[in-house]
Amino acid sequence: MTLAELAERLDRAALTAAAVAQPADLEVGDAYLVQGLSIDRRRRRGERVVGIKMGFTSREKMRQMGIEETIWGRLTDAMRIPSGGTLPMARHIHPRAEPEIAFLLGRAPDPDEPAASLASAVEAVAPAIEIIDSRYEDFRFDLAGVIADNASSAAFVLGEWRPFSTGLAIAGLDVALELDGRVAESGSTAAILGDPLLALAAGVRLAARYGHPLTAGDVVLAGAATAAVPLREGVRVTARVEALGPVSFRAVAGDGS
Ligand code: OOG
Ligand code: MG
Repeated sequence: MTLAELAERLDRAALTAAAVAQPADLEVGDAYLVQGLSIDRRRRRGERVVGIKMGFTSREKMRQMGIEETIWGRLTDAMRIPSGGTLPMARHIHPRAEPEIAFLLGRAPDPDEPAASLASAVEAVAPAIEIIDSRYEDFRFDLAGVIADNASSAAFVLGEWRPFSTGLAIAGLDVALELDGRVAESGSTAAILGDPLLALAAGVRLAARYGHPLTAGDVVLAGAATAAVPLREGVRVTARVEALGPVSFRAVAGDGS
């Protein structure tokens, strides 16, 4: 199978909410090419890339999925659910939610910039929820497989942006994920590489290395602070990040039409 064929297969799996088998013998560099090709298909349908998501930036996530390397994927405008909005379950295969924080870039970052100076590229931060949905059977994959599948990215919800200044500490904030008001997962933003700014630095560097330099206005999801939880129809999901506030959505029946 060519890289373009693999990209088409993964894109179709996402469009039709039907899982496919994992590719064999894919290399990481080629996997990022497949990811880019599948996003090109979305672009041709009118979607716009609005930023990136980081994956496997916390021990919890590495342990849950058995992968120890930090990865990234692309976010498009069509993946965004407004805060308080709904996720149509029929459009997804086996979706899960995880609590994150998001950065909004005020200027183009330099890939060689240290994390400390990168803080000045951040305009605002927000609490966020990422909805991941592997296009592979049983939500199982290897490193190259998940990269090709756009790092399992399916949807994301952003809470209110809060202006970022270097005085705003974001490294040790309590994080909780609630299902219908009951805490399902809890942790700290310190779980995200020790400091979410380091996840941003990794994202800036990795995305540039694979041909996707970030720019002003881009959103960067730092990666989940806790393990992800499976969704079921009707459930209301809320993430709370200390000092940043809540963000929520509801998983609903149907395909949204
Ligand atoms: C891959 C994506 C990981 C995160 O926040 O660590 C991720 C997956 O778990 O399916 O989004
Ligand atoms: Mg995530």
